[in-house]
Amino acid sequence: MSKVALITGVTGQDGAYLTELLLSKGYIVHGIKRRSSLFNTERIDHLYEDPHVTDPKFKLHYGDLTDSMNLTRITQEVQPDEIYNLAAMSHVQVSFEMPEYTANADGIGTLRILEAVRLLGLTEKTKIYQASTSELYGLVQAVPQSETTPFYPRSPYAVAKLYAYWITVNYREAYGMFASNGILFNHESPLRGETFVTRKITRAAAKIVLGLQDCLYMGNIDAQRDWGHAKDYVEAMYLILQQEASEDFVIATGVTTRVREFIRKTFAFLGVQLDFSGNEAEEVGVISSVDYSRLLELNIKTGSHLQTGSVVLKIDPRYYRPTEVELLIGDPTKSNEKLGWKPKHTLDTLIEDMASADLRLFQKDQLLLKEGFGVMNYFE
Ligand code: NDP
Ligand code: GDR
Repeated sequence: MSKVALITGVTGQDGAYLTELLLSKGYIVHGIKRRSSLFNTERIDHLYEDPHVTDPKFKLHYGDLTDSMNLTRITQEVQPDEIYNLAAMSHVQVSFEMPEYTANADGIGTLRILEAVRLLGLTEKTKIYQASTSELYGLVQAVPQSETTPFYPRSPYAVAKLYAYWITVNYREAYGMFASNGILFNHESPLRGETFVTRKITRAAAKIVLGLQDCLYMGNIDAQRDWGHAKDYVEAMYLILQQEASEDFVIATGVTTRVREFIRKTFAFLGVQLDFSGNEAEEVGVISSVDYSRLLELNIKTGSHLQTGSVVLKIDPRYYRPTEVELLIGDPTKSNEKLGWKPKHTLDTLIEDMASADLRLFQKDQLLLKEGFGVMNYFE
């Protein structure tokens, strides 16, 4: 008998990779997607099977973490062996603008899932994975951060996730449920949302080398993050639910890097060396040299606009956060030892994967524009 998984947040970065992983392991996967006025399933369209033609192994349900009845009905219908609660308003800066909604979806949403399982009498059957986050550590208490490091959240997002973390622990202890937190540090991929810092950088760098954008505007480029690849991190989610006992795990690489270094490496991968000059809000990124043979290798034909001395990066304080998380570096010892989990990607292979994908994306756009297929204007 195939195992049955229910994934909330199935249309997101991690939802897409996890669905692919579980289908490859023979699971039947049910995903919860939000109703939207435009298609929002781009990341999982390649996994979709037409229910008119086959008996699909991957099924989608409309739902929302703010709707208890909806979540309870879907859980009853699906009778999942495993629930992966990945849905969330996941953007830290946006959470300062939408604190109440973030608390409802990211905090109480987790409670709704746990209660659905409990009230339906599925506590013996259903294991729950909660998408916890390194943002819980917030203001640095100690480094590297492990399962025992105290939390000090620094945003409405992190405070909502703190509630979700502890309600998961509480349901495990109070009702004997298999409910585990994965405390995942930042993980990225070509599927990463466009407004998170890594994808913003790889998209902009690709556009700048192709001559489709002049300048990249950034916030705090001195923040340090422990970045991994989402493909490696969904493996850890799966492993956490395959354990004998329900426990919480830190998932991280153990290496931290400044945002400015991520920028420098991304441009260098694309054949452009950047120097930084000036201080804080006045700082700029300037092209110091261009490797034309690298541009040729990448099939970039429009290198002439890339002049030494050009400013391609400026600081825009609008991207500063009211309270910032300056330094994250995870200690993955427990997950290495107990789960046998180790990431396959390094920061360099992550950047290569993301920057190559964005380069291909915008080379396609450039070709379409050249052939006269510009953006459609529906209002003309
Ligand atoms: P994404 O932002 O890419 O995906 C979030 C998903 O949640 C999307 O499918 C989104 O739907 C859905 N969603 C948002 N609000 C609701 C709601 N109210 N009801 C139902 N679904 C909703 O995030 P990631 O894939 O990167 O992250 C997955 C989870 O892991 C999140 O909970 C995130 O907070 C957490 N996390 C992420 C880390 C990372 O570095 N990526 C690190 C640690 C934790 P739609 O597509 O319609 O917007
Ligand atoms: P983060 O990711 O807040 O760590 O949350 P993000 O990529 O948004 O920011 C990382 C760091 O980069 C700095 N930064 C900028 N960030 C963005 N988005 N845009 C900018 O222009 C910019 N300039 C500098 C930020 O200030 C920050 O220090 C992510 C999310 O996926 C969460 O859901 C998840 O829980 C954590 O990772 C772990």
